[in-house]
Amino acid sequence: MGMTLASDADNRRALAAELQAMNFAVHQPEDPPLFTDAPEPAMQPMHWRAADIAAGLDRIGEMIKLEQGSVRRTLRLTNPGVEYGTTPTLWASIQYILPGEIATAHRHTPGALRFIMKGTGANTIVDGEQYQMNEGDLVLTPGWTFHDHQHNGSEPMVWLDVLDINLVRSMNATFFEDLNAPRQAVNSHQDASHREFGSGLMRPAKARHARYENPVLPYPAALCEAAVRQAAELDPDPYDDTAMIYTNPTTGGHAMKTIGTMLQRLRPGFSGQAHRHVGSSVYYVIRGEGRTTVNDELFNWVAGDFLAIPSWARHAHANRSSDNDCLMFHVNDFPALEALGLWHESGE
Ligand code: 1HN
Repeated sequence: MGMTLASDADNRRALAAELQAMNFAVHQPEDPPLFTDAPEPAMQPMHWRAADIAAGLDRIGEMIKLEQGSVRRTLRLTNPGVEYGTTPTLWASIQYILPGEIATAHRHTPGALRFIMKGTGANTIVDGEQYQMNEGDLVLTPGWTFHDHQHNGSEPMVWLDVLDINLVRSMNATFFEDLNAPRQAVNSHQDASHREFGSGLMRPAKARHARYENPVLPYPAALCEAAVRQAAELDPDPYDDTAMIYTNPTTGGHAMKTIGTMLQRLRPGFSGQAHRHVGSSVYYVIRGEGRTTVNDELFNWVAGDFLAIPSWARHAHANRSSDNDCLMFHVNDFPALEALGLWHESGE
């Protein structure tokens, strides 16, 4: 009888236990393929409806009491394919703050942004710079800056918080610190960085408030909507119509190093082509009624809804109205991918 040679698979299985004792491994036949031809995200396309968000906010408003020492009251957007948070890199939460409440001061290495959805009368302090927040404003909280909020208005206020928590967690770079006081002292003129850098076209001859790589903390709604209006009559981009990126005025690059932010307008009757690219996205519909197809799913959305789109999903946006425009705030992790040389896209 001749000897049968053991197969490669048998040899690999035989090695597994022996190598494991020395903390080594070889690839096993039953292991999933090391490289897939293209990304295969576990994250699912998602749609959260404005009515459900309103109901959820009512419930957390009733049940969760913000007192000194308590941190935040937020409704986190979750995904069945993502263990923590909203996308593989980002956490998106909707914060609900009631008149008179203080969200106390702390800082963390994950960077954060706020996009104001509803209400007026709350201010935030970011490393000593105070800003009065209003609907449609984007306010940045760069990583490791102290931040606290106080609501002095008369109605509940609602805003979107997005943080790069999952990205920072994956790199074991999370630090957190409470301040030893509920609020920070205000240590500069209100909106000082905005006054110096917020025009985007001019910069101070001698900058005195450029404390961060991006000196600008607030991106006021009126300024950003005007920028979109100014560009909106030009030929549409076939996929996104008019999409404007919030930038760092000192570099022209993204406002944040890891988190991408855009204000996107779909003109009446716009029906975009499908495309795909790497990166995960969360959209908040500011106004209008539209339709987004993601792979084979169709989402009909209205103002106040949220959508999440996974990496490499084929998607196309359309405006369902022939009279009114749609405006969306779009948050993503594209800057992190670009910085790492991983950007990849394909039109259809
Ligand atoms: C946070 O610090 C805020 O500062 C909001 O308002 C939402 C979600 C997760 C972790 C930290 C805030 C947050 C958060």
